Amino acid sequence: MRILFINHISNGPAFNSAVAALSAFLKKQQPSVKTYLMNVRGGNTVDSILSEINSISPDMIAFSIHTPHWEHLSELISEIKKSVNALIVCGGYHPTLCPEEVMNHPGVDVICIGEGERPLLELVRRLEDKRSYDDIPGLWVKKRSSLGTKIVRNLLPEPENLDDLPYWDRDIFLESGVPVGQFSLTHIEGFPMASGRGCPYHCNFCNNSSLLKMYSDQGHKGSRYVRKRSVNNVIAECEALMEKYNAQSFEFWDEMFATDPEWVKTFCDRYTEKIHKPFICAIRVERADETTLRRLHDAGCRCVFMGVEVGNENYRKKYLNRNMSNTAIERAFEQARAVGLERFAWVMMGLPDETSEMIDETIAFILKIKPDIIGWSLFHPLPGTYLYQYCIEKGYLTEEAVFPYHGAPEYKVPLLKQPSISKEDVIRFCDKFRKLEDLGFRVNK
Ligand code: B12
Ligand code: SF4
Repeated sequence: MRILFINHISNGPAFNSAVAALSAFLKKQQPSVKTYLMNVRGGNTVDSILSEINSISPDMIAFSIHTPHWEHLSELISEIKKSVNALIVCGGYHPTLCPEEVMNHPGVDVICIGEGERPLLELVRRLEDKRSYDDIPGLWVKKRSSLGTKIVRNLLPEPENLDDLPYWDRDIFLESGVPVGQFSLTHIEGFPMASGRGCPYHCNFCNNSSLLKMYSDQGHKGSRYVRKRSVNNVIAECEALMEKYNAQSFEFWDEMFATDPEWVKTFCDRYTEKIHKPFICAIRVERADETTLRRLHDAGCRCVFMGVEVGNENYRKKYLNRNMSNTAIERAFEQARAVGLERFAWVMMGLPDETSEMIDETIAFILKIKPDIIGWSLFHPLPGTYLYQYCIEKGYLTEEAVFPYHGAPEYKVPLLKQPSISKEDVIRFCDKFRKLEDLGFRVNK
């Protein structure tokens, strides 16, 4: 069976962890499958895409979809379905969180909710055996008949045991000309990998919270969804990447790398002993105590990503559900600096009910904590989150604005129409953020 993954490339690195995870799993479990990758950018013409698809002649076209890319990809799916005879399967955050919307697209045949390894494998096996596939956990399946179309909605399977999964398939990216060892958010390059999945926190703007809820609503407690690989398994992958690709540094794409202090300690000891190459990772301010930061630094960590989001502590707690004080953030940034780590601060603005004064507070706070790198973005409400629902209820997201990402430079266009601040003022603040570069900060554009 021939499976073509479509990877939408936006402003980040083209390497895609979902495709890498799924392709690796299929290659390992079902050697009869051949996986292909096609990288699609906004500028690619439909003709060129169709011609590439036809040259591969896939049995299945697998889309991994983030919300901002749905509009573009849904148009593409319509075009593909007109002329290509292949099963269209969609997975990833957008189908998971807006399943009805994706399933209602006439070109979509199957969607995957949540993790895709075993559902996709089972689907492939059933297709190869020409067996029915409408009862596979994790999949929603469209059954078309002369009487009409019926959608079968299956529940989620158990979360995967991460140590049982193969290492991500980097070769499929290299074969299609995509580099696999560089990251664009910092000046420190590394091989992307993950030491776990899920994050135990519940921020109101983040889809991690939606997934925790979805898994626990279906009987899989949130604590089972948040998982770490064993330290040995992670170290073995680092070694394999060094041997196979001459990897000289790593970047951990886990939502939250340092969740469990014991795990971090064991990891740092083993990593120092076996690997000792530079790496970068994300940590919550609450977990960024001096001991942990020093351990990370001494093991090779160069930079930690920490979410600050806004300067107004009350807003952070009440609206974002991030129960951390400004003092705690200041302390974490200072301690990270003191042990020799670079600090990357995530910041957002244009949030619901935010005012100009609050954004000024955010800038003042940034100047106080002095991160080395500032990753700022405009708030874009993600379906499935508390804040998305809040914006809908308040009327801040007009109907036309629900998926207005098409053609817009992602996360740099204000989406909310709200009384507390005008879109023009939000755009003026974007310039203020960009100008922080003049004060010596590294700032994403
Ligand atoms: C690392 C990361 C990044 C990295 C790498 C992303 C990548 N494409 O690999 C970087 C920094 C580049 C990045 C960029 C972006 N990211 Co990001 N990112 C993450 C993060 C922290 C972890 C994602 C990850 O690696 N997971 C591990 C993989 C293996 O899991 P997975 O993606 O869930 O895939 C599994 C299932 O979803 C399913 N599946 C996925 N695709 C498919 C397809 C098929 C056919 C099937 C059957 C199954 C299936 O199976 C997979 C394996 O189990 C999450 C945070 C979070 N809370 O999860 C955000 C997150 C995924 N990112 C998000 C967003 C919005 C983006 C951007 C669009 C932001 C932007 N505008 O720049 C870009 C998109 C870049 C791109 N082209 O893909 C959102 C997505 C929300 C949404 N509703 O779409 C998240 C959830 C964060 C949030 N704000 O809530 N991101
Ligand atoms: S800490 Fe980060 S990954 Fe975890 S819920 Fe909050 S924003 Fe999402």
